[in-house]
Parts: sequence; structure tokens; C-alpha cells
Amino acid sequence: MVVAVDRGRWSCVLADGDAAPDDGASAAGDIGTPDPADAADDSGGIPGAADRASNADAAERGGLAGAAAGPTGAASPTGGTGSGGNSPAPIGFRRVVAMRARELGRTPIVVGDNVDLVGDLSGRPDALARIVRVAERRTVLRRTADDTDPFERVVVGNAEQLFIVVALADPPPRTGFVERAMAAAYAGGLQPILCLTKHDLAGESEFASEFTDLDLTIVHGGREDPLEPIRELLHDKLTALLGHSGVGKSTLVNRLVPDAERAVGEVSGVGKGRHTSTQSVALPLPGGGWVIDTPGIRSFGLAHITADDVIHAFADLSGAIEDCPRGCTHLGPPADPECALDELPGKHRRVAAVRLLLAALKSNDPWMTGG
Ligand SMILES: Nc1nc2c(ncn2[C@@H]2O[C@H](COP(=O)(O)OP(=O)(O)OP(=O)(O)O)[C@@H](O)[C@H]2O)c(=O)[nH]1
Ligand SMILES: [Mg+2]
Ligand SMILES: [Zn+2]
Repeated sequence: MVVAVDRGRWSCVLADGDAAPDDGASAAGDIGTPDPADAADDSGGIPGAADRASNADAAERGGLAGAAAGPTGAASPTGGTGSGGNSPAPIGFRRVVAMRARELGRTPIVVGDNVDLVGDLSGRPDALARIVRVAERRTVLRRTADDTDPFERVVVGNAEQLFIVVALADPPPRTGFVERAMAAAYAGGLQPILCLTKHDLAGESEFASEFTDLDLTIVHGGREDPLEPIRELLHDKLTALLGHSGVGKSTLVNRLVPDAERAVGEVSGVGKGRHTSTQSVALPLPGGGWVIDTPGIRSFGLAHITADDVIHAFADLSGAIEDCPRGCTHLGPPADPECALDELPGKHRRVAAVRLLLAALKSNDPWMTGG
């Protein structure tokens, strides 16, 4: 798994020895061949090529399986900026720094991706491997620069959960941000969870009540909140933290991962964070599972997401929209007077809550675009 990216170098972790992690969901068998003699433009990474491996001993094959199949250790790339985190790989795993093989062109490779590696997998400080294949992503968190930008960017691959981290004050909470993050999570196959921080500075008020009808799980993740409920939610899962700068993402990660040593910043006088974290980094949780600390976001464009993408995440609603007229945006009257969601018995509150997400798709909060 890719745990950090820095200047064209990807830090990956893979299992030492034969034992592949017990994550059967990904293409562990679809492994490239460690073969330094094989140029990047050749067959590295093609299934079956392992048969003619020159140096793929059993241990390294096991390691490759780990790279493909399992979240393992975390590390920063060598020669990085220092902001990528510097914790060692956990026992039983090693980290390997890799470059992107030429045949991949500009294929995006992001934190959380499972990749096939070839080349020097020793994990020695000067070793450099090549990424020859990116496994199909099970989930994908995407954004665009703004709502009109056709160019979408993958933020994190394969995360099962999205922790939407929101401070109750300093910076002030924005429901629009939560709605947009939820829409992105649902569209990408992630389970959103709302994580509130800085309860010591402000009460919850009615901020979270809007999300009740969406069955959104809400936890407190501030400096003084107990960690146990969060640990339970994160256990054995790959979870990305997303939120504005200064809400306390790195502060939480440092509590969860004792040797993470993520830098934390101050919040400026105007109530905005200082963008302390500049890269996404995956860190191993002591009890199993991974947490990805991401940089505070300025903008979260959703140009790539449609209303249908969001509604399909709600099993009880998704069937109904097949009866909608063509081009229905499911917002209901007056925009969509014949939307089939209005015909669903007993779903009025739920439909109204989902429509808030749909409305947020169309109205980017100025906080997000103003930098
Ligand atoms: N009062 C209070 N302050 C907190 C809490 N959690 C975090 N902070 C403070 O908020 C500031 C910003 O925290 P960070 O962890 O750097 O925030 P971040 O979300 O990682 O910010 P970026 O890396 O810029 O995206 C730090 O000064 C923290 O000590 C909390 O629960 N209560
Ligand atoms: Mg941070
Ligand atoms: Zn409709």
C-alpha cells in the first residue's frame, strides 16, 4: 500500500516474509516480478511474469503480496520535505520507496492505493523500486478544484471510511462542508463519519441535528475527548481524515498513533488554520487499521458528482429514481415537480435530508473557494 507521496517518490509498505496479510479483497495474486534487469518499459507487473523471475525469492513474493493486499507500515520518502511523517514501518513490515514505472505514464497513484512493485524491494535506505501497476480501487475519494473544473483529482484510494473532521469553533463549523464531504464519500463508496473537535470551545448547538435523518455516525475527536469510541470505529479499517485547516486532524492522529509526530499548527486570528500538514500520510493504528492524515482543504469541488451518484448510496431511495423523468435532479418541486422521491411513502424526512446533500452539490460554500 502507498503510505506517502513526495516529489515523484512513493513510499510503500509491504509485509516481510511469506505471510500475506489477511486482506483477501484485493488482487494479491496479481503480482509483478522483482526483476531489475527488466526495464520499466517491459513486462513488469504483468500477471504470470513471476514465473521467470530472476530474484523473486519466496520472501519477496510474499512481500509483494503484502504490497498488493495489505495496509502495513508507514513512512516518509527519503529526502522528503519532512512533512510526510517519519514513523518506522511496524514490526513485520518494511517500507520501500518507489518511482512510477514509465509505462504508467501519468496515472495517478495516491495514498491508500495498492500497487505492484518490481526492482529493489530490500527496503534499504538507497533502494528504489518501481510501481508497475495500480490495483483497481475499491473506493475513491475525489475532488475537483471547483465546481466547474472538469479535471478531477483522486485524494485517497481504498479508504473504507471518511472522517469528516469539523471543529465546533475556531474555525467555525460549516454544514455546507459536511454535506459536500458526505456527497463525495457516498459517490466514492466511503462511509462518512462526522468527527467533532474543540467541544471545549463551543457547544454542539443544533449543528449536527441536520444530519440525524441520514443516519450519520457522530463522534467527538477533540483533544480532551476519550479515544476509545474513535478507536472502535477505526479498528481494522482504512480511514481518511478530511477537514479544513486547523480543525485538529493531526492532533487527533498524534493521539491515536503515538509515534506519528505529525506537526500541528495554530489557528490564526481570522479563524483559519495555517495549512500545517502539506501531504497525505497513512499511519498504522496500534490495534490494527490505518488512518490517513490529509492536508487541510481550501476547496472541495464536486464537478464530477451527479445527484444520481449520491442517491445510489441510499439503498432505500435508489430504486425509486428509475421512475423519475429524464434529467430529473431529484430536488423536488419546483425544480423537479415529478421527482419519484416524492412518491415514496414514509420517506419524507429522509428524502429532505438527502436533498440537502444534493443542494450542497450545487452551492459551493465561499469558505471553500476563498482560500
Ligand atoms: N481548544 C482545542 N484546540 C484543539 C483541539 N484539537 C486541536 N486543537 C488545536 O487546533 C490547532 C490546529 O490543530 P492541527 O491538528 O494542526 O489541525 P489540522 O486539522 O491538522 O490542520 P492542517 O494540518 O493545517 O490541515 C492546534 O493548535 C491544536 O492544538 C480541541 O479539541 N480543542
Ligand atoms: Mg494537519
Ligand atoms: Zn427525481
